[in-house]
Amino acid sequence: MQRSWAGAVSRRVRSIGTSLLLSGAVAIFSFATPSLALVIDFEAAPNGSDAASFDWGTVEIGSALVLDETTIEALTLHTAVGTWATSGSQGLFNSLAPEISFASDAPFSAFSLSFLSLPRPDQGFYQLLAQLWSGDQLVGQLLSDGQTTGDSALHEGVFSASGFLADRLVVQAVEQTSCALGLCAEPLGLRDNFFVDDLQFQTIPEPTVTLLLLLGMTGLVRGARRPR
Ligand SMILES: [Ca+2]
Repeated sequence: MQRSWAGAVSRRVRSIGTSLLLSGAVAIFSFATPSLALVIDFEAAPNGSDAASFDWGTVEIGSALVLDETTIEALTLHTAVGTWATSGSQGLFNSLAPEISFASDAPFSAFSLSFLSLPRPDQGFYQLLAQLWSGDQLVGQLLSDGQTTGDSALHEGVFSASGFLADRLVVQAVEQTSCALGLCAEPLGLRDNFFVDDLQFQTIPEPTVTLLLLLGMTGLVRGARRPR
């Protein structure tokens, strides 16, 4: 499953156009995080646990390590305390798999997340790609510039977007390449190179649930109006 997924991601990443990437660049620099319905800040799970083993409400997280900043410092040898997490002291590190996936029971129309990536061995920082999927259809993606730094002195930013309908978000480190159809990126398949915190999703109620609610309300209104 993971392998075929990676293949699909790779193929689709190659086919992305410049416009999507440019809109991604705009989103990265909009640091005003919208206030969305479902917020996951990773403070409730034990340090060192696998995010896949916890109930995060309507969102299911693929394998990734919940870590606090003190542990992150010991693991990565980068100063982290007070600068990595954007809420509390814990976030999610991609130690258990190269990419982190967030699958939602209900479709979502907006999301945001804080990210941080580590320096590459050669130069600069790992660029991160956030992809939005609806089933097997890619409906949007955001690419970080690999340069913007925050108070950690590492690559930091916020991915946020709205105006789509997706049921899965996947974040991974990529290498941006150039190709005939515009900007392209290749997944690097590496672990231990990025950290995310403060995920927010705006979910859409399932149509059937909405319909049932409406029918129920109609019934209540009719019942109330019925003469006794
Ligand atoms: Ca946090």
